[in-house]
Amino acid sequence: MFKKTWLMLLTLAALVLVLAACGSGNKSEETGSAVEEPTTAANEIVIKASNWEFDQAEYKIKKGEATKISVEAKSGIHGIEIQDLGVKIQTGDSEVVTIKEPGTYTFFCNIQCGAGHSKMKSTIVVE
Ligand SMILES: [Cu+2]
Repeated sequence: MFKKTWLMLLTLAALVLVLAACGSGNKSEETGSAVEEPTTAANEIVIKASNWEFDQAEYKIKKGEATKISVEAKSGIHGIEIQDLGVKIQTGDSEVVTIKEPGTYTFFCNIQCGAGHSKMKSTIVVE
């Protein structure tokens, strides 16, 4: 009787160890870069760039929600860089970001596109 109980306890202990190992394995996969990179997102904004402006003065994003940011060029070649987030997206490209901190994030064109390059800036408003 005593021996059987002991065996069961040992088996249980082994099981707990295995489960704990699996659990920590999953966790390490979740940690990583601050910007999440799923391929789909419920929200999307399209930033249209031309020589030498972005089509809106501000683009709105909901905080904590995955949002796909696409950059299209109507003329010239441009890109955006959101320095506070470490995000860079070139024309024809997109990136899914989840921004947790509400605020106003300024971004600039990060490609030397010509005479009006320095005027190319806009904001992403997270609320
Ligand atoms: Cu530029």
